[in-house]
Amino acid sequence: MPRIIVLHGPNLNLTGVREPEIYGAGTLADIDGELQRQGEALGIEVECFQSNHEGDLIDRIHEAGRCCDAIIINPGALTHYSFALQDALRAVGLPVVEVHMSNIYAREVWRRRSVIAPVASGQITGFGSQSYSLALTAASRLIERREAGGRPL
Ligand code: DHK
Repeated sequence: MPRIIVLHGPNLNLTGVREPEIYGAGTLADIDGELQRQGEALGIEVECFQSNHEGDLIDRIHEAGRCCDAIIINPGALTHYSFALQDALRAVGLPVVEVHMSNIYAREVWRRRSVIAPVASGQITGFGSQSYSLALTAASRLIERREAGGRPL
């Protein structure tokens, strides 16, 4: 069965509590639960992991390189400056879907730059918690595409 890891970066453990007008009222557990259900329906094993620490996220990316078929990542604010995350994602070479609940292009100027985007297959931004389910659909298509030898989505 294909396996996808969903990585949530700093402060995403506070989803549902912090700035609900931006990130929504649902909790991270709600989001992870929905991804598990969607994964079961798609026949994909979904593992979710949140950390406030860059190094822990990098360790999980390295592990994913040994056991997973794709990575979905919302790096939180690390999106905008973590070249270490960029290098880790590039190093493992798996398909990557970058996710943001808010529209990072419609907020502060510093949020408009993603250093993760160059190593991602694509980015989903601005659809609230639904960004994650769209990302899971995209990641499952990327895995199918890889298995079929790289045909377009
Ligand atoms: C989440 C964060 O924590 C921010 O630092 C990013 C992202 C945006 C989101 O929209 O999910 O800038």
